[in-house]
Amino acid sequence: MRAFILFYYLCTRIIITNIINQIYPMEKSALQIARAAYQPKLPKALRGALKAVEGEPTQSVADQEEVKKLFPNTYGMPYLKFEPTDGQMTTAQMNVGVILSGGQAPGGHNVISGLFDGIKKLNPNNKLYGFILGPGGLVDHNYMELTPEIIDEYRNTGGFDIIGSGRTKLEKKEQFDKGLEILKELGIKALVIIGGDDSNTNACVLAEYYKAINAGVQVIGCPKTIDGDLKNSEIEASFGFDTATKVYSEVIGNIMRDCNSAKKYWHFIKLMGRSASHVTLECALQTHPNVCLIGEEVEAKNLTLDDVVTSIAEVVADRASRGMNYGVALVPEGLIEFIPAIKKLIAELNDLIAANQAEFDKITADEKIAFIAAHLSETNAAIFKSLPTGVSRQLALERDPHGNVQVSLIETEQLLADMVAVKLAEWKKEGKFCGKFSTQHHFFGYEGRCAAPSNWDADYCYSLGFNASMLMAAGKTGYMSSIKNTYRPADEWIAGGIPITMMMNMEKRNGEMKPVIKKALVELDGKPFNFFASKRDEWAKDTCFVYPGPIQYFGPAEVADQPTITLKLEQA
Ligand code: FBP
Repeated sequence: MRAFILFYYLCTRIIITNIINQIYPMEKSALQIARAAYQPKLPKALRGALKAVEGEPTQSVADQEEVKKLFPNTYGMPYLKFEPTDGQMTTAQMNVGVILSGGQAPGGHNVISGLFDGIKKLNPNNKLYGFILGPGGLVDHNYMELTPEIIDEYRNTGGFDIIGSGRTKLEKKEQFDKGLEILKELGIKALVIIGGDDSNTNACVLAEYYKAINAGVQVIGCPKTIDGDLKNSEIEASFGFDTATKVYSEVIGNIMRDCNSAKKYWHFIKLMGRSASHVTLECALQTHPNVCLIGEEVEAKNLTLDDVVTSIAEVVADRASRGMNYGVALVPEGLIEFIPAIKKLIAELNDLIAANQAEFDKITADEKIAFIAAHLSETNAAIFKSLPTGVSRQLALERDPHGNVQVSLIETEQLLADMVAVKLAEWKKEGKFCGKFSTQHHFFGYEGRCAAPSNWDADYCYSLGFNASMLMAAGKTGYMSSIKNTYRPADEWIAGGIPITMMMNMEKRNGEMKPVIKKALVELDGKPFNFFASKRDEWAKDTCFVYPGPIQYFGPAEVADQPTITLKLEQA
């Protein structure tokens, strides 16, 4: 009941804040004012009338038979590409809904403004409704109309505060039916879900259900997440990754300069990215740290926690032997889940929790820990007991609504620094020279998720939103908005759509096999990782730091309009 009251209170606050902002516009910095006037670039194909050209039919990335069975109405649809044509693009009046879902990512407001401008271009009488605080707003009928005045307040700004975001999982028929009630009431014919892999899985399931019952509501997804793990041949990047990694690289560079000035600390920096190490890899490519761990490599090499600690301690001791008692180490947030032994432990924990959920809901946290320790297999129980209490409690107790371990709450950077200190102390006892080891710890995650979008993200997001409106006009459902060729100038970007089912596979979630979008992990035979691997020994030995400085919104293209190094290496 308290959660319900809080949710309604927060929804009301968002509506009231937007009304107050229209009467008394928010005070703005000079940069905000200049930035509000920025006109994001659109691909050529989206600037005038266009036609949808269908490509080859698609199939899911894996488990084709199971996925096909679960999505009989939306499976196998073809790729879609928009091409310029003569004439005028208009549609009958239609209302559209939009949802921001999951973690914040820079550029979400531009997806919404692009969508708004797109539907207004199709028909000036079209209306856009925003569902408040994520998918929960659809189910609980919390919404607001997004007027031109509201949209103008948020153009080119960071954050998701225009309508807020949430992580409610849409999976039950009752939720879909409840959502349909309000969509019908508001005359909404198409819904855009802006989210990561979990949220676009929601979008896919919803699209399938509405098509199956002939509800007359199209569902379109947009690829969001700073983690960068929602990508494939047709989705070159999830939005927000560009800006967030630039913000983190700026502060990593500042820390490196401090480190290189004082020459007395090892800085351990954890970077967001729950299930993939793309953020850490990109920041390493931008700043050249002395140590950088890539979770996918740790897993592929079957490393233990002790192996990881030893590898860092070796770099520390080697630098110390050459008079450098300082350095910078980058650690991906999801590292712990990549260590094979811990991964197996988490899988058993997930099954154990799912099988005993009813029991678990009634007991205290300490009782849960005791229950888990008593019921795990012998090997996993031993690993569970060997972990520091903070880590084992996190692994055992906290899950988000999609069943993910909340790795942002595990202090991996502190854990590794402490374990390296213990290792160095052991080596010292054996007579090895290890120098002096003083540490500082940092976690960069939330700092970057709501930054004002870089020019690349501002343009990409606006194009994704505008493109979503064209997918609706083309009558599509179950598609994700796709903008390609993005390492080239925006003029040459390619707009289209891909069926979301194409990205699906079957995975175990909360103890059951479910269709979900397959996460794109760092490819160890890919160009970004190979480039990093070819340089890391040099970066470990010497001090090759690069200080990227803050994001530039104005200035020459080589300073203000560059995509990430990952994208350049992957696409160019
Ligand atoms: P999305 O996948 O929803 O974009 O969120 C990713 C993320 O930013 C992770 O990097 C991080 O682990 C997580 O969100 C933190 O979640 P929360 O905002 O709920 O603390």
